[in-house]
Amino acid sequence: NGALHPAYGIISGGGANACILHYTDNRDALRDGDLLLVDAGAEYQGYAADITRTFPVNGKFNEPQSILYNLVLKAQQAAFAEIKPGSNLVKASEAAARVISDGLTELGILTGDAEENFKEQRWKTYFIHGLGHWLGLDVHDVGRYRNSEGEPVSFKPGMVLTVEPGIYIPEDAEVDEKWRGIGIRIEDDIVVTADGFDNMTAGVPKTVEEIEEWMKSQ
Ligand SMILES: [Mn+2]
Repeated sequence: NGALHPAYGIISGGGANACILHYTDNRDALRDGDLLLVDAGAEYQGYAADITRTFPVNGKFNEPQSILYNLVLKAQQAAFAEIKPGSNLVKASEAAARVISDGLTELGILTGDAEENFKEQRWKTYFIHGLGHWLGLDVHDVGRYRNSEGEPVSFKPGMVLTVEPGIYIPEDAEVDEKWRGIGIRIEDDIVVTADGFDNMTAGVPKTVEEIEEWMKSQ
């Protein structure tokens, strides 16, 4: 379709390999019952795309996988609500972190008080990267995130960024066994518009139902 090459080194991690942030060995066997995380994008007419989807190798999410998946999806939706002129990436990040923090507390993956878990940023144990980055000629495009006063840069129409919350439970995490080795990220490419945002990668299946339906059709 006119895209000449990938925009960056593809990350393709099955099972716990999805918990390694920049896993690019991409050579482990995929196992029945695991999720596969694919972070890949093409370069088109000089512009980079950067998309992540996480889907079950055998076509069906198991229960713990779908619970965590839906939590990441909810976090992304909370972040989307903060993508509009005048808002900023810090606000969007906080919205996503709040959902992940509260969700992990409710599931018992984070113990203790929900408010404290959020404030003390205990969710960072499992949400191990920033919410997103500028996107354009490069996959991590140039552009400041804070102005000279140290204030977060406000969104303006035409700005393009990724929104990519994730949850990564390492195999040796001190949590219920059923959560271990699950790594999930959902990443879309977003352009800020006059009254909100446009999701340029909305055509890629994303909900549990859409993904399972798509897997069935392959
Ligand atoms: Mn990205």
